Amino acid sequence: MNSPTIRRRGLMLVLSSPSGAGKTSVARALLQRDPALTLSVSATTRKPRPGEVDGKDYHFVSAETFKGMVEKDEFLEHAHVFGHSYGTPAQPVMEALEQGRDILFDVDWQGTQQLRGRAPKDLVSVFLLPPSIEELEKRLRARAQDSDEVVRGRMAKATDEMSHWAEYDYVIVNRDLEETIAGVQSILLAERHRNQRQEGLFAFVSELCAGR
Ligand SMILES: Nc1nc2c(ncn2[C@@H]2O[C@H](COP(=O)(O)OP(=O)(O)O)[C@@H](O)[C@H]2O)c(=O)[nH]1
Ligand SMILES: [Mg+2]
Repeated sequence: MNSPTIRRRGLMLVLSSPSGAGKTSVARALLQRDPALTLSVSATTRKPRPGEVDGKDYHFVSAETFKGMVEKDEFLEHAHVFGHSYGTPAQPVMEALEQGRDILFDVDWQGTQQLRGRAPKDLVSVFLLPPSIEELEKRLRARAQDSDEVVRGRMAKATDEMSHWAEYDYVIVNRDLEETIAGVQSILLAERHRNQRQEGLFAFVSELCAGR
């Protein structure tokens, strides 16, 4: 006789950090190393940077298209960041959760608050901090894809974003990329084993006990 199956609902792993704290590198590594994890591809009205691919990094859309998506209630959450609109399309996320797949979100604190409001039980949130403000500025400049003015604006915004650290389940100071990745992977592994996230445990244990 087959034992009852244990199914797991997918979880929503949110990564937030100020711009330049290494979030994109961490996210990329997690996705590469964990085939059970998929990225929620956001829609944005900002222009693609060199190397960014439409449909992979973002869905790059016009302001009108974005507005239409808001009106049709197609977003799980959406927010205004650095003068542009960003939003998480709801449908792929809902499908993945039901299929027991985990989703990674690269969203800001506003998005995290909205996702927490929509699905508090499914959400696991991680905040990445830079080791120092000098390091943050260095990383932003090294990227050199944005103008000086944009970099200055983002430095100012970094303090604002960082003030939300306490709203997150986990906080990691990104001193070493590999250690940070390992930290997030451990969080993911532990959260997958959460009692409440596994369906069918009752039946499974009943059968274990009945088979004594
Ligand atoms: N609320 C929300 N924030 C998003 C979304 N997509 C991206 N962001 C955030 O918008 C900010 C700017 O992202 P981006 O333009 O890619 O520049 P980055 O700061 O270099 O990553 C980052 O903090 C992202 O986490 C989204 O769908 N919703
Ligand atoms: Mg990013």
